[in-house]
Amino acid sequence: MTEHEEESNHSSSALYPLKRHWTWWYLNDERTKSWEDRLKKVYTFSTVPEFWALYDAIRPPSGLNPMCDYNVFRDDIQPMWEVPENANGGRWLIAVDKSKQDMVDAIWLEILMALVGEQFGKDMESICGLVCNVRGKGSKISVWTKDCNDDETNLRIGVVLKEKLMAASKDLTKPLFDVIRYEDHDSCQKKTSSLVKAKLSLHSAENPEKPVGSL
Ligand code: MGP
Repeated sequence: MTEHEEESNHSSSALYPLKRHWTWWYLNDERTKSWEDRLKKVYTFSTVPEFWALYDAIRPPSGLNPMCDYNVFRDDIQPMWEVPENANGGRWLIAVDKSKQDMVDAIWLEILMALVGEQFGKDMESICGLVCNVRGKGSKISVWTKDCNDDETNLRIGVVLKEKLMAASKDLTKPLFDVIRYEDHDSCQKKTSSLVKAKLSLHSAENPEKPVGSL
């Protein structure tokens, strides 16, 4: 690259900075290794062109093998339960039924754009990152937040997520999700069955059957 090209490349990226740096991580499917050893940093991006270049260069979740994960987390937060920012946290979970696996890429991109585009206002400070677990039994997409007991903030974040997913569903015959549930990481780590009791839940339908405490 010539000096001029390098300069113009640099200045076009600098024109579209993101408010914060984000790191994309990949968890591979090498099941003989520990979970920590399977987790690899892919790239840290901080501008709009960098984000799209990365997004275009790597496979969407539907192109990954089952048991792989993608994580996009704020640059200073590692995508694991153990770090202080996640230790008391939880997640808004979108569980995608295995018959609807083709929706995973659309949900992933919609939420990813909302995150790097700062669509959660002041509640961005409470968001740690976004995870996609690619699973044969049904994939999961989740937004991790810092404080599982801050119902007010978590609910506002959930409402924005619901709005984004409803807007992205408007030309589809069915919404991209039925329900999103908030669960704390502690319960996820201790769970004995695949279901964890949700602290909050939001439904896509107008008149769903609602469990107590849900909206
Ligand atoms: P998972 O990937 O969240 O769920 O955790 P999966 O694979 O869909 O399985 P299910 O239990 O929800 O049905 C799977 C396993 O990965 C956990 O039991 C841990 O062994 C490991 N693991 C997942 N996370 C997010 C962490 C983490 O943050 N830290 C550590 N140390 N291990 C983790």
